[in-house]
Amino acid sequence: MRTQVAIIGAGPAGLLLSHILDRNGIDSIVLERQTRAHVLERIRAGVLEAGTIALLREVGLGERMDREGRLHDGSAIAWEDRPRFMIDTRKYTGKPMMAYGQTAITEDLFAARDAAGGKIIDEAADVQPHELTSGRPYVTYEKRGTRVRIDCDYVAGCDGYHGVSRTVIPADLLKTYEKSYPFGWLGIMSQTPPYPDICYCHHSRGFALASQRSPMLSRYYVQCDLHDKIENWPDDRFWEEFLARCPKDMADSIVTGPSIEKSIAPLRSFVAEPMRYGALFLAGDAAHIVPPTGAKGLNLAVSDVFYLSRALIEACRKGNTAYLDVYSDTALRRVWGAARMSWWLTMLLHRFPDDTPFERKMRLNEFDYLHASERAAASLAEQYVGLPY
Ligand code: RFL
Ligand code: PHB
Repeated sequence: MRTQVAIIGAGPAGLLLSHILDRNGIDSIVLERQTRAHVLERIRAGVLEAGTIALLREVGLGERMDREGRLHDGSAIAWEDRPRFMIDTRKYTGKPMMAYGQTAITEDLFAARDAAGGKIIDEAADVQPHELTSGRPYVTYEKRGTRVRIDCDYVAGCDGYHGVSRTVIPADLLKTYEKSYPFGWLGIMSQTPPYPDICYCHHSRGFALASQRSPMLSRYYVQCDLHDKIENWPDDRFWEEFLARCPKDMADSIVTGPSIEKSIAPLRSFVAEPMRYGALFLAGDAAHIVPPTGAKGLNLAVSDVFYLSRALIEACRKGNTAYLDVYSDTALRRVWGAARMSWWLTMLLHRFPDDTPFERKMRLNEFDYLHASERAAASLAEQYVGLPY
């Protein structure tokens, strides 16, 4: 087979890239290791930055999002024994955010690719990029016992943190930066009316978050031990702990119900540089992971795809590789901004096992400063809503 861009991974990054390239007359094939059903079952992000909302609309993916997603003027931070703080993106940036699930975006992307006759090959085993610096790159994979070769001009590594793409970059050319946090997030989905705000709760028992997907679908998280197991968290325990971590007025208005999904995710910051090796370009979680506290992971995947699609369109249509040459630097500038914001919000809002009283005081003071300073509030709001592309 032959295509212009071989895309590894059918998560939001890979599917969106394929969709944008197709709208610009550029051919691609997406190779996904899992079944499509598995990809669509994963429950992940829920909050879209203003730039993500605008881009999805611009590329014809806004219709269902605008119908079913819920606009928010920002999110709240509820702090034990302190007045609530609003990260007011509307007030400070003029822009709202949107609660619309990654699962729904992925469904919309699959539907758009299917409607356009896009090639998405799922259950593609042992995907391998080859000859990335020779000028004749190709990708191989195996499906139902047959090995297939796809010749291409470029390879997009959109295969997430555990993908193959980043691993083919020689170790001496790749620099990685990493930080692990000593806890995870236990998340549940429940078919209950959500709490109206997206609300981050800081509490001496640990962090909690109330989020949402639709009028009858709520998403809640609690900070848990790094090595905790979901078996330790029957629904009753989850709700008891969640409600104990929110202010009383909030706890009183939360509608609890059985969970329909429950999972634990560790928190990690990770950035790999550069995001290019010859004809291979990394995008999304393949190149970087942020802790979910800032709601940035999916949004970064989208901004990477914005830069990468623009660069590939210039290169494929006009033979101009100037944007490809600056892709890694351009994307990384935005990545580091989001990595810093996500790290900062994670440090602010969680309970750390070996915190000293001094560190607790610093955290408290940092929160009080948000209340006291319009500039501090504006700074957080402009980062939360997303830095411009
Ligand atoms: P994905 O979604 O991981 O997709 C990668 C795809 O590549 C496939 N793959 C392979 N295919 C072929 N060959 C291989 N060797 C392959 N290896 C892997 C995988 O099966 C998969 O289908 O990466 P992508 O597209 O870069 O998208 C990134 C986002 O999924 C991620 O950043 C967000 O979900 C992070 N995230 C959040 N981001 C936000 O912007 N806002 C949020 O509110 C938010 N909340 C979250 C989150 C992530 C969470 N978890 C579970 C880590 C909340 C949670 C709990
Ligand atoms: C979610 O709705 O899953 C969500 C919302 C905000 C975050 C992280 C996750 O910061």
